[in-house]
Amino acid sequence: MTPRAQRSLARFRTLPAGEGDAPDIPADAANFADALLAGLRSDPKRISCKYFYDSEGSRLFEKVCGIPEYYPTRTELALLKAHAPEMTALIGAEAEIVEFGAGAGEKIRPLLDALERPRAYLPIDISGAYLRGIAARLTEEYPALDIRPIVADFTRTVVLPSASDARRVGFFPGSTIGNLAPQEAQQFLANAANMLKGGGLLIGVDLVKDPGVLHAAYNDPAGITAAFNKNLLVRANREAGANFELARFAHYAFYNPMQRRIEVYLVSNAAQRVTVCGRTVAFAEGEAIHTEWSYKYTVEDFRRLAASAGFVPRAVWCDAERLFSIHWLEAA
Ligand code: AVI
Repeated sequence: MTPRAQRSLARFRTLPAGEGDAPDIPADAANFADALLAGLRSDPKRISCKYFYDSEGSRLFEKVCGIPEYYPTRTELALLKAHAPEMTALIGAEAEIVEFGAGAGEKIRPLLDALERPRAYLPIDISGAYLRGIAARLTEEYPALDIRPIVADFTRTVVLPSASDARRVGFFPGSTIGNLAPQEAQQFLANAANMLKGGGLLIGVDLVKDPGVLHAAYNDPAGITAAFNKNLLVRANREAGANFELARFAHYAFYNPMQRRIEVYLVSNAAQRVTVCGRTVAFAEGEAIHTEWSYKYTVEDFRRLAASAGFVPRAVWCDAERLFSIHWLEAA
């Protein structure tokens, strides 16, 4: 992320109830085109992974979650199902749940089923059409629940309905925190701790493990992760007047054990020129666009990070193979 994006990372402000559920992120396409051009003119070339998630990207990510090699989704879901009673006991009765990056809306169900009289559910997601579809499905399943979808980029300022007297609890599954650099993650957590004062945050965090397992998770043989990554180029062609030829770029992802992160790139397989927003961008053969980090943590390191951001780390749940963790962080 750029320094500007870093400074604006995860600030939350509140609005009177009802004013927060904006229909869409204003000027999102313009933001994307500007960010894309700036990123492609920087050295090295890069584009933030948050731009993966247009409607098609969200649909492709749902497919990624079902890849046999991609263990995080099913492992986290199993942990949520197995431990929902303990988790919801810690969350407490009549809580207001704010979900950061609601995705497919799948992981909130075990909690909603076990929560005692939840006051409201506020799913935040960057993809408006996708979020509205999920909110409509959940409204059918939980007719008594007050569901207020918020279309927003939660790494920037998020407008929330003003704090009610309900205990506000954050839910941040999927290890999306891993897509932020550690400093950004700390800033996100510090802002969340402030916003959730008196409540807490339930957060899924992918764990450091055998690099072979990590490598396989981001290099599926069916090419779904590659399609997810390359969707950025499809989006660029549609929204930024670009003319990327998909066959001339390769998906490249590997685990960097020194940095404890997966690094994801799109690599140009030839010297070529591409037009983006009416400007020419030159690529050397083998030149890469950085598209994503996915940091992995040890349980201890993540607890330290959360504590440095102002949370009190409490319970942790891990699967038997220690692939994935879910942390309950109290915002005192
Ligand atoms: C959303 N995020 C946590 C995923 C991850 O594992 O970092 C995104 C992803 N990228 C490639 N595969 C999945």
